[in-house]
Amino acid sequence: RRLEQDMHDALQNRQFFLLYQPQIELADGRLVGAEALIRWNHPEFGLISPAEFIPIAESSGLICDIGRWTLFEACTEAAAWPAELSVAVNVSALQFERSDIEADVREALSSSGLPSSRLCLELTESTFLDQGGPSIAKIGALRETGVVIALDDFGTGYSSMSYLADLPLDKLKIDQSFVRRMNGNANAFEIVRAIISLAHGLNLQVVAEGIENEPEAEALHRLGCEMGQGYLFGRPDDPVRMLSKWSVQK
Ligand code: G
Ligand code: G
Ligand code: MN
Ligand code: NA
Repeated sequence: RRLEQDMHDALQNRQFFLLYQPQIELADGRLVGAEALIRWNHPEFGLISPAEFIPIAESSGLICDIGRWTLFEACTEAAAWPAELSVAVNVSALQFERSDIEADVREALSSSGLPSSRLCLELTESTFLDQGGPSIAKIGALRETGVVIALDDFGTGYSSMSYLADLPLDKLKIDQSFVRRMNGNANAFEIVRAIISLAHGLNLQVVAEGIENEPEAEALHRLGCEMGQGYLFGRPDDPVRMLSKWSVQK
């Protein structure tokens, strides 16, 4: 209740900011982009995690304004990066459903000057629950703008193979819960192998999340996973510091 009220002012008072987590090509260890992750610097409570306030923003409907701000902010930031780097932005289910996401994306791209191919939208599986046809058309229209579409948190919650066949996607992100267990648990390893194989069969690139050590990165690379993200490569960080760590200048 309190957070919901405060959130109304948070956008205007510039209390939200974005951190960026590096995304790495596993074959050569190159930086290929970063995922934008929102944070709320609350005047009284300090830093609040999106895990805490995004659900509140969704139930209050404020997620559309917050999501729009995130989109513009991330595009503006990434437009100043070297041309080989892309940026990934999370789009919540409600934002996808309620807002004119295609118009917002077009506007964010044109106002920032970021080429569409350098923007990736991360949609979670739950986005497609209870909405067979319309969302497929909506993703298709989005994809025509030239942006990259990734299915986030794959394998958690409500994985359904039935819609996977129909969605116009480019990438699949393996949820970190599988990566965490893959080297100690034969079943988890097989699940990761199967997800990568499934993705490639559908012509999707694979991004593994939550990579924390070299053996995980190595195992994923051997299984054909193209890209990785996780504490091994870097925590979500200020964009300038993130780029300088990778010896990349704006
Ligand atoms: O960064 P962190 O691990 O704390 O993120 C926690 C959760 O919040 C993750 O599920 C992540 O996808 C989500 N999240 C982070 N930033 C955004 C954002 O800008 N928009 C939406 N919708 N979700 C986000
Ligand atoms: O759901 P989504 O993948 O968008 O959210 C990513 C979340 O996972 C962020 O909150 C981020 O801080 C967290 N995260 C990223 N890399 C790692 C990692 O290597 N280990 C753990 N435990 N969490 C991670
Ligand atoms: Mn994500
Ligand atoms: Na995820």
